Amino acid sequence: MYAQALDQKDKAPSRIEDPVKLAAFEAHCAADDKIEPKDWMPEAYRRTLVRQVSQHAHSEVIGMQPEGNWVTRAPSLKRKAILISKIQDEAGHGLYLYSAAETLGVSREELNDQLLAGKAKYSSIFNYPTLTWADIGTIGWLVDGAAIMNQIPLCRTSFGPYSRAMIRICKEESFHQRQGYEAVMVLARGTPEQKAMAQDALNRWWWPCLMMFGPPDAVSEHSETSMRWRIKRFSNDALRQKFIDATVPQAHFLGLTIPDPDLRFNEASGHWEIGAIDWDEFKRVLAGEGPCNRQRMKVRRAAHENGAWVREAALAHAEKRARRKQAAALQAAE
Ligand code: FAQ
Repeated sequence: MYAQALDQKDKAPSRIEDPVKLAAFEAHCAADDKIEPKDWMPEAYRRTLVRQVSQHAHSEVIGMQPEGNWVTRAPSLKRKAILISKIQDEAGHGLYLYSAAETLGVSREELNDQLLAGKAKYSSIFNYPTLTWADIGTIGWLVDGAAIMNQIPLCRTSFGPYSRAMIRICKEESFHQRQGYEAVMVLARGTPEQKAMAQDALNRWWWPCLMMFGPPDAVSEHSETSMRWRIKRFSNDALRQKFIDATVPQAHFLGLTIPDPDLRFNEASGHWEIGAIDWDEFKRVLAGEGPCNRQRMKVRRAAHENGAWVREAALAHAEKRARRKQAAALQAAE
């Protein structure tokens, strides 16, 4: 899928842009001004944003699955209520993001069709299973923690609708991260079995979470342009490092061990250094060969099919309201 997606992109014809308009656009970006949907923009800027914002929306929607798996098994009513609210928040994030993408002239149906056809990516992290309750706390702590690290800078991204959606999303993600850390803390300070469960979850989620930030800068194909156009404000590696520096002390505070024998603090740079990330695993997951890729898509397709009656009912209701409004307007005009 990775290679196929690259082929498709290579075949996409690049529009030759008006150099005067392009220069004005680049200056606008460099001055940190927002680009709004009706402003002129290069086709490649529009394409990059549709790609990133829709992948982000798909991630939020697919991201509900690993957690949804635990709603019926949460250990208390309090934990169940928190988990249900969190999952609802993720659905909301997906909706804001699809709306932001729609302002770029692409329909939600089109984006959804791309996802269901397996042509659109979503975050690699959601292809891993949630085996124990500790995984749910760990998702909040690490997955939402990584998501916030990546998304706080996106509140200042150059495209107005995306940046405004991100402000609300980040407030909610921040709560998600805290509830996750608290849930892991309870386990880490619980019985030896509970602590072992928390450690096991950290062992399994640590490396995939580091992959969430994307490939290393040296091979990140979109970074250079996206940073020039202020879509991305920091590089993949810079954000990954910020996440590592913030998270290692949190693990130590819990008495948990980061599963990396090469982890060490560099006094001179003030940063934590890690061992090698297994980028082959990342590529395999992107190619559809992760532990849960097939299951995630199967569940998403079934949800879409099972929800057909809701979409039909909503459309029928909207049409009925529009007809009533039209009739009332005609009556008032008589
Ligand atoms: N997974 O050139 P780059 C969340 C792809 S939301 C899959 O570096 P770019 C909330 C990339 O698309 C998590 N694919 O690309 C939550 C590109 O492929 P393409 C999602 C990945 O765009 C929490 C190719 O590799 N967050 O967690 C990944 O400049 C808990 C080359 O890469 C966002 O989407 C990956 N990890 O940088 C929900 C944030 N990384 O499109 C439920 C917005 C890279 O050419 C529970 N997105 N690829 O076929 C971004 O910031 C960027 O798109 C990056 C990638 C940083 C992800």
